[in-house]
Amino acid sequence: MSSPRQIWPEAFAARYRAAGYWRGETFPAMLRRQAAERPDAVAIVDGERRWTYGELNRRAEAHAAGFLALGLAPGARVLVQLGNVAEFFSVVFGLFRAGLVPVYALAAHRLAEVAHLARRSEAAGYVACDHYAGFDYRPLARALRVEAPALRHVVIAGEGDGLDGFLPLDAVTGAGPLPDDPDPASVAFLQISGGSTGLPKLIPRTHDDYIYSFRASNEICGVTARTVYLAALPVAHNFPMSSPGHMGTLHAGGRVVLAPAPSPEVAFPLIAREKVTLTGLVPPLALLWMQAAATTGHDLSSLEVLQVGGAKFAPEAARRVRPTLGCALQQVFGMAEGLVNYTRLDDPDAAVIETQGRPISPDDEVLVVDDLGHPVPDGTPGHLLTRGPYTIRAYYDDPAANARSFTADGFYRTGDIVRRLPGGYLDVQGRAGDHINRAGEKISAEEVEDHLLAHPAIFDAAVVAMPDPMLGERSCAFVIAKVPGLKASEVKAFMRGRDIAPFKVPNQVVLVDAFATTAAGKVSRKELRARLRDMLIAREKETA
Ligand code: OOB
Repeated sequence: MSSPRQIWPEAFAARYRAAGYWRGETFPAMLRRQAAERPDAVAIVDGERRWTYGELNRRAEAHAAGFLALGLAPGARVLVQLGNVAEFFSVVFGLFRAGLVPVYALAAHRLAEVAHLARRSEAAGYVACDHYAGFDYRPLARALRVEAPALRHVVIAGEGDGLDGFLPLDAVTGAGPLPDDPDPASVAFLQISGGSTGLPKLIPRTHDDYIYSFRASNEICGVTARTVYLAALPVAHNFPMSSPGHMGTLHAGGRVVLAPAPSPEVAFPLIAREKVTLTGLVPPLALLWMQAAATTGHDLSSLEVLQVGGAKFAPEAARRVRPTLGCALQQVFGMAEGLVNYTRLDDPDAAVIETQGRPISPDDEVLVVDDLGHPVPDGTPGHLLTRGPYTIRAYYDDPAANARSFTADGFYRTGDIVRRLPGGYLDVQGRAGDHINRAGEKISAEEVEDHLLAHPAIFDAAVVAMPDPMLGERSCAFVIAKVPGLKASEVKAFMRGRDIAPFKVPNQVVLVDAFATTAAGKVSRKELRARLRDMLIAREKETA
């Protein structure tokens, strides 16, 4: 398989260049510029480690030479599964510098997801921490080598175990000559979709389009060299990466502080110590922070803006941000495929509290259409379609998904149901597809059902999203057993043993005798899931 590509029709590409969105800047050039302009300014804070721009650039260049010395060819994919650690930055900037393509796995992923990503991307390398957040990645790395035969190099940050031929990250360095910077129109990395059908899809993002998205975000969010950004959410996720996130902050010459966990206990002392000015959270964490702020002894007064996104933030909660945390709220509605919307810092309260913002770019095209694809009037809910200077035109090597997810004229079908309000502000109403948005973590119903059906005593399964006051949505699995006596607790234990990201284990398992079908005996999975959800909601209301 050849190097990943992402192609916009020439007329669009020319327009995006002429408008000054795509400027021919690359990730290596961006870091080199900061390293030249402010070599001694701190770029990354990870616990007691503080890396300056000069040091980050030196480490990235040494890794670039080290990766090339392994014999990896330009365009080769390297799966990166590092948590919120400084090495994430030296590794990905090293890969960019070498013309290699990082594939971003989440630290929460387990063998099932990582093996899928490695196989789909034909990754030649895998980089992980020895331990992160209480999980040992070395057994996973060992199993991955069996599951993904194209994988040639396993690199571990920290302690290898001496037995497996893992390369310590510290040894992946070199001083050899480096190639020219990559082409700015080439794919810089593969991001993963939170999509609704099956396993995650790979999203090829170019230097040009991605750098535009966070450079323009910096303007909207007021990010400058004095910004101190706390990466509380996982650094591999698109929101803390580019909206404007750590990449926007590095582009502006600011400082990125890494939180090993997003809880108030971990984050508040960091805010106080590092004088954090900006951070981003998913709604359930924002609720926790607001609650904890009431009694905290930590000084949070440096915090200027709290961004909330990834899932819908209820207006009642949005209203409480300033009174409890003493900072402004910015809502962020985005997707790894591209389009990002922000409420603006000078918007009236009503827009900030009740909407999910408006697009970054004047050239973001937004369509809201009915089931037949006809535009609906403003204020009426419909399917959100979009295309623009940083929204992909295709997933990587996935013709079936591309046929489903893009219109003939290149609009991405987001799967979101929104209302467009005056001024182009969007109000997210829900999803058309079958996924569960649990605290911003996207879970495909189909993917979880597949795992359930692997249980020898399960005849059929349907997974639905249930409203949840804390998580926004929780996942509920309806299960028909082949034999009587199967217990919900056994099903959960089975799922925990499936080597899947822990957030995909259903929160609730309900055993049923049959799924209700129509008189004709047929019902679509989508309809079935909706019926099951309604049934459970009705039952919960009765017993409440
Ligand atoms: C972000 O990216 P993904 O790719 O994990 O998930 C995208 C989906 C959207 O299609 C939408 O369904 C949901 O997450 N979403 C929201 C939301 N922000 C994202 N739903 C309601 N309100 C919001 N504010 O989640 C993401 C990427 C960049 C910036 C922010 C979030």
